[in-house]
Amino acid sequence: MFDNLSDKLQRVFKNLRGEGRLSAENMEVALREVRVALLEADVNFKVVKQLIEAVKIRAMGQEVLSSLSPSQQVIGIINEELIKILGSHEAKLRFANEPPSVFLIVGLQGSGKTTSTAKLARWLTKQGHRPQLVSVDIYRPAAREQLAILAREVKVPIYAGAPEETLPVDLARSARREAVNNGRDVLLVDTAGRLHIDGDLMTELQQLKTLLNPVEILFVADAMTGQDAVKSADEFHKQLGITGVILTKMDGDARGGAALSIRSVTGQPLKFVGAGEKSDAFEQFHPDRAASRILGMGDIVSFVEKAQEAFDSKKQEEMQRKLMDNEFTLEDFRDQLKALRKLGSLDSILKMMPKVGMMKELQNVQPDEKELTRIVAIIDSMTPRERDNHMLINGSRRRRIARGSGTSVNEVNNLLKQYGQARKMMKSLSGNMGFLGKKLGKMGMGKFGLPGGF
Ligand SMILES: Nc1nc2c(ncn2[C@@H]2O[C@H](COP(=O)(O)OP(=O)(O)O)[C@@H](O)[C@H]2O)c(=O)[nH]1
Ligand SMILES: [Mg+2]
Repeated sequence: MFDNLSDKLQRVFKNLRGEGRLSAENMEVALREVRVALLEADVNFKVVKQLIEAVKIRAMGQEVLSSLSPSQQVIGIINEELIKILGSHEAKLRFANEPPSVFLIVGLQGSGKTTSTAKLARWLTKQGHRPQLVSVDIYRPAAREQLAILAREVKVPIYAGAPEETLPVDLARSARREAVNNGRDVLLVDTAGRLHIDGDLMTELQQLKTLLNPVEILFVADAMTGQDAVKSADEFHKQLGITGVILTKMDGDARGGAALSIRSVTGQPLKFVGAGEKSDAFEQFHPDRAASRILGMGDIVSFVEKAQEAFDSKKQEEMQRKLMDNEFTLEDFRDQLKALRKLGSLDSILKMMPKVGMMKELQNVQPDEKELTRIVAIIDSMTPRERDNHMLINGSRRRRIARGSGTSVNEVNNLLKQYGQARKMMKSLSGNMGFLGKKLGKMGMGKFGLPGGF
C-alpha cells in the first residue's frame, strides 16, 4: 500500500543508523531525504513542510542528540508526527439518533463510488447493521444495474425504483420510506458523478442533502489520481460539506500521497480504504497502523487480527507461554507453520511484518509454499523426542530424518537453522504481542524489541 515510500524511508533510516551519534548536520541531511521521499510520494507540499518542521523541532532537541540510539528516537518522532497528520485516532462513522442513518456517497465519475457503496454495505452488515441500498445515478442506465448486481453479491437489499421516479430526489425519498418500512438502520445512497466538478452536479447533491439530512457525506477519492483527488475532496467539502473520505484503488501503484494529505488539506478524516475490486477489499482506516506501514514497521495489529481468526486463542496462549519460557519445540514450529498457511499466502503475511530488522531474520525463510511442505515433511520424520528437544538431533539422526522425508542432510540442517532463528524471532514478536491491548501508536518505538535494534 505504501511500499515505495516505505522503501525510501527505510534507506534514510539505515543511513541514520550507521551514524554513531546524531549531529545537527546529519539530522539535516536525513530530514532532507525524508522530505524528498514524501514529495516523491506525491504528498501535498504544505503537509510535507508541516511534518518536517515538527520533526525538526523535536528531533534537534537535547533528548535525541544525547541519546544512545538516536535513529530509533527519530523514527519514533516521525511516527508520532505522521499519526498526527493522518488523524490521531480512527474516525468512526456517525449514526443518526433515529434510524435510518443516511450516508450519501459522492465523488467524481469512476472514482469507485458504486463499488465502495457495496463494500460499505457489506462492512456494515458484518458490524451488525442492516443497511439498505439505492442508486440515484439516473444518467447512466447501467449505473443502477451495476449497484443491483453488487447488492445481490453482498446480500443487501436495494430499492429498485418505480418507472415514474425519474429524479434522484424521488428515488431517494422512496428508498428511505422502504428502509423505514423494512426496519433497515442505514440507507446508503450511491450518487452520480461527473468527470469534473460542475454546478449541476453540486445542485443535485445539495438537493439530496436537504431532503435526506445525511449523517455522513462520504467523498470517494481515487488514490491513483494523487493530489487531484485531494483537490476535489477539498472542493466538494467547500461546496457540500463532506464528513469523511473513502480512498479507493490503494492496491494500484498509487504513491500514497493522497492518503497522507487529505486530512490536513480538507480537515476531514480518511475513514475507509479500498484496495481491490472485490467487495471484501475494504478496511477502516487506522492512522496509527498506516504510519507503521509507511515507516516499514509492519502492521502488527492487522497481522494479529488476521491471525486471531486463523489460530484458536487457547492454543495461542499456550504458544505464548512456551515462547516466553523458551519451550517452543519443533512440533510447535510445525503447527505454527500449518496455521500460518491458513492465513493466506506467505507473501501477504510477510508484507505485514516489520521490515526493519525482521527481514534479516527472515532472509532464509523463503516465501515458498513447496518449501513449507518440505519443512513439514522433515519434522514429520522426526521422533516425538526429537521434536521435543532439537538438541538431540546429531549427525546420524539427521541422516535418518533426511532419508525418511526424502530430503537431503543439507535441507535438514537448514531447517534446524531456520527453527533456531524462528525461535528467536517469535520470542521478540511475542514480546510485542503483550502490548497489543494498547494502541500501536502509543508504544515507544524503542520498546519494539525487534531484532536489529528496533
Ligand atoms: N483496483 C481497484 N479498482 C477499484 C477499486 N474501487 C473501484 N475500482 C474499480 O474502478 C472502476 C470504477 O468504479 P465504480 O464504482 O463504477 O466508480 P463510480 O463511477 O464512482 O461509481 C471499476 O472498474 C471498479 O472495479 C479499488 O479499490 N481497487
Ligand atoms: Mg457509479
